[in-house]
Amino acid sequence: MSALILALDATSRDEAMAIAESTAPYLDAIKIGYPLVLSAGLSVAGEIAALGVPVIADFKVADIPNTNTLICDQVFKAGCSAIICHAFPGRDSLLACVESAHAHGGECFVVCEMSHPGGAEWFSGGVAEAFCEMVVSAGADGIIAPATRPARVAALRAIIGGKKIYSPGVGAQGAAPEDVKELVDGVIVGRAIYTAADPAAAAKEYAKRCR
Ligand code: OMP
Repeated sequence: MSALILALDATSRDEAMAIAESTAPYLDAIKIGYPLVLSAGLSVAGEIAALGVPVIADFKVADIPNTNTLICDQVFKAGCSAIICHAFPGRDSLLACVESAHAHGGECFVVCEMSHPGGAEWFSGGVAEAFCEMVVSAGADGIIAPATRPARVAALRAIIGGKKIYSPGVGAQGAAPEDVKELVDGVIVGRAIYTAADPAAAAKEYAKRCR
């Protein structure tokens, strides 16, 4: 059983808000990122949060510690509840994200292995495992791991224990909620909901399949 997180990568504020309003009853969180924020502005985070749905900021933050702090502080001030960052810039950069998140009462998720085919080139074979160990030692709240490779999710779960796993790759990238829902805390679905003819009906169906 897992939560359902909508990846709201629509590129117009009005379209995004209409989808957020109609799907909100079936969602546990909405993830926003560059596609929406670069078109609608960061204020859209507060508008979505006002619907009563927690907002996860997917900026895959990957800079020096000071810049990471500046980015994360803006994200949380805008009303987001969580930030997604990368681990590869190193432990100090990751710690900056974790500290900003926790200072604002939020959470920090770390990309440990990506869901697309190229995600297996770098992340598999030891790198993701090392990132997971960094997640544990830095006190981050959870990881992003691929629904497209459930066996990898299980392997990473063994390292992070009870920390959260949010898992993209369901729907347009080919995975099904049933592939990972017993392994993860949240399934991330984007295009299969926000480009559906009836996004609310699609969200309702995915929510049922995640339970
Ligand atoms: P759909 O492929 O449309 O369902 O969207 C998936 C969402 O999850 C997009 O917002 C991606 O940017 C994001 N994502 C991945 O697809 N794969 C990853 O490995 C990591 C992420 C992410 O960090 O959310």
